[in-house]
Amino acid sequence: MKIGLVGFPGSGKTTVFNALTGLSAETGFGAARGKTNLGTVKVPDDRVKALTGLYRPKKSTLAEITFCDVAAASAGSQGQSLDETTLRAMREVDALCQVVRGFTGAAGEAPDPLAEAKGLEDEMNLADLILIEKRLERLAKEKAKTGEAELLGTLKAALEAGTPLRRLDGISPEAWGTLVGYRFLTQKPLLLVLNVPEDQAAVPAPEDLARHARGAGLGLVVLAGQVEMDIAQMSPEDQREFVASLGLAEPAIARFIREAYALLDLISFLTAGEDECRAWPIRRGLTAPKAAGKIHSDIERGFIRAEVAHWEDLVRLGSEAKCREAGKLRSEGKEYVVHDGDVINFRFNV
Ligand SMILES: Nc1nc2c(ncn2[C@@H]2O[C@H](COP(=O)(O)OP(=O)(O)O)[C@@H](O)[C@H]2O)c(=O)[nH]1
Ligand SMILES: [Mg+2]
Repeated sequence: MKIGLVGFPGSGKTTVFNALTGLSAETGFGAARGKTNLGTVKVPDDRVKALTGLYRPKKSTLAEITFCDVAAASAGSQGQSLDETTLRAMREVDALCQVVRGFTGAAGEAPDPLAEAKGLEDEMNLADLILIEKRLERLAKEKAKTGEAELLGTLKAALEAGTPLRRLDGISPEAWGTLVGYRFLTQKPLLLVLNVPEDQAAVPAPEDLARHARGAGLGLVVLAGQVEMDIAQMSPEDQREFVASLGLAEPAIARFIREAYALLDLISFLTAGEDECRAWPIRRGLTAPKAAGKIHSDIERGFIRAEVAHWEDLVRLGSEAKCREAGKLRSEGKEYVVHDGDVINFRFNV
C-alpha cells in the first residue's frame, strides 16, 4: 500500500515522514524543492510472529506501507495551488495523508488546523472539477453518446456543492469501476495528521477539527512530529520510555497504522507453511477467490476451495492436523467471505 503525505509547505510533512519511517530526510525550508522522499515500513503483526514460531519457515513476510513525501516543485505559501507534479504524485497513491500544522510557525504564525484541512480539501475538489470539465468538453466535441458524460455531470454537481466524491452516495460500484482511470483525489481515503508540539502529544484533537473529519469521512491522528522523529531513531527500550513520558502507549507509527487500516477498512489473512509465513492485507468483505487473487491471479482463476483455520486455533492446537481433528479446519467455497486472522490454504487448479 502506498500512502502520499501531502499538505502545505512548513506543515511538517518531511518531519512526519521521518517519524513514521525512521529515516532522516532533510526538513525545513532549505530542503531540496521538488525532491520526493520514499520510505517503506513493515506492519508489525503478532500473528505472523506466532505462526513463524510454529512453522519455523525459511522466510516470514509482513505487510508493507510505502510513504511518499512529495515536495511541492515550487515554493509558495498556504493557499497556493497544487502544481502538476504534486497532483500527479497524489493521483498515484492508494491513500492520502494530510499533515496539518498544529504548532506555531517559524515566523510566529498561530496554527489554524481547520482552515488548513479545508484549504487542501478545496484544492483537491478544484483539481477534480478541472479534470471533469476538460473531459466533458472533449466528450461534447466528439458528440459521443456515452453514459460517461451523464455520470461525470453527477460528480461535477457534487463537487460544485462541496461534496468530496468519497461522500457521494447513489453511484453503483460498476459505475465507479468505469471511472477508475481518473483517480479522483477527493475519492481517495484521506487521513489527517495534526502535527502538534511535544507537550500536546497526548491531547485529543480540537473538537472543530474532529467534527470536520467525521463529516467528511476522514481519519484523524494527533502526532508530535518533531519528538516522534527523534523517537523513531531510538532503540526499542528507549522508545518505550520516551513514548511513556509523552503520556502515550505507543510510538506514532503504531497508532498511524491502526488508524489507516480502520480508515481503509483493511483486514489481513495469513498464509503459513515451512517456506513462508505471511500476512496479506485486503479490503474487508472480499470472497476467498478475490483474496486468493492478491497472491496470484492463477489461484483466483483456478480456485477450487479454501482450507481455513483461525490463527489462534492453529497456534493453540499446534498443527493443521490437530485443527482438523478438533473441527477447527474448515473447507470453504467460492462464496466464503474472508475474515481477519484467517489462515488460508488455497486449493486451485490451473
Ligand atoms: N516547533 C515545531 N516545529 C516543527 C514541528 N514539525 C516540524 N517543524 C519544523 O517546521 C519546519 C518545516 O518542517 P518540514 O517537515 O520540513 O515541513 P514540510 O515543508 O511540510 O516538509 C522545519 O523547520 C521543522 O523543523 C513541530 O512539531 N514543532
Ligand atoms: Mg518537506
